[in-house]
Amino acid sequence: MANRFKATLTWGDVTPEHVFLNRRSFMAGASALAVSGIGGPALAAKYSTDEEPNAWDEITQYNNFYEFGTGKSDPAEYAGALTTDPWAVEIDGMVDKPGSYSFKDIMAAMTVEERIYRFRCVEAWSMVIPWNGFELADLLNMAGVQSGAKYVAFETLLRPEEMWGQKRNFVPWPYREGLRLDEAMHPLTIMATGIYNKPIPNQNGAPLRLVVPWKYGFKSIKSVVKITLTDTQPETSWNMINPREYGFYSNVNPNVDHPRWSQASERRVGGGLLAKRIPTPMFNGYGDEVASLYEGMDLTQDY
Ligand SMILES: Nc1nc2c(c(=O)[nH]1)N[C@H]1C(S)=C(S)[C@@H](COP(=O)(O)O)O[C@H]1N2
Ligand SMILES: [Mo]
Repeated sequence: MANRFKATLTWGDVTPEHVFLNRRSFMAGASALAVSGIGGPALAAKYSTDEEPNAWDEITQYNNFYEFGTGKSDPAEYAGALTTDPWAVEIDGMVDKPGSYSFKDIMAAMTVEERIYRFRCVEAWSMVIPWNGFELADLLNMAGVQSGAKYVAFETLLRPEEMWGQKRNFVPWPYREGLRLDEAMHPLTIMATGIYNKPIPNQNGAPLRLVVPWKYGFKSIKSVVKITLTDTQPETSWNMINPREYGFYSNVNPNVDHPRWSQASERRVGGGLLAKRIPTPMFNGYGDEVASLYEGMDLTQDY
């Protein structure tokens, strides 16, 4: 990225509860600041949705994190058992500088920004989440991606003593995910380290988790400990469980139904049980940014 600024103004600064600025003035403020040379909010505005974010309690109490159980309230109840400090990410495979990168060293090197993204689970519920995080590309560039690399594989921590679901549930542990290199390097792809300017709670994937907003939520792997650059498409947990239902790409696509339910619409969490479902847009609404990555592909076959 040519222009990198430290984000100096965040959601918390522009929308304190008692001085709620409407979204138009948020955007206007962002461009005014951009002109003045303070880049942070302009960057945030460039990639963030202006939809109303979900409440902290919705984001942190309705979760999928099967390491702590399969119920939506299990992660909030059990993920406190996870030790997240110290934490390190092993970056290996086709990189110039393989090794163990401590979370502290990573944070010292990265520029954290706010990104307010739509988040669409394959189960057809959705939220709007104000993440704090850094671009995955910056982390990969720190390790130095070698020219032959084509894919990035990710793994979650394997620690059944603290993650009881790893002793029982059916997922092939450790939970693993993967992206094509160009997807991984895309500026929308972030490693999230916070929500609402607070450190990311354990149930949301502390201390750092992937967020790929145009793909179904299961691609956004939590509590990452390993990142491997490779020239072959990596195995991914949900694809291993059921390849017909969960493809490697898993781009949000209202035209390709899950074999057991429609993907044409979604339920926005927090809207109440009687709230109308909303239509699901192609690529979760990020088509302008990412459709070109899939030019020439048949997305009904490469789902
Ligand atoms: N390690 C790990 N990562 C995971 C999961 C999981 O079970 N284990 N669930 C995925 C699914 S299905 C979804 S929808 C999102 C949920 O993220 P959230 O709880 O922060 O909303 O995390 C994804 N990442
Ligand atoms: Mo999901």
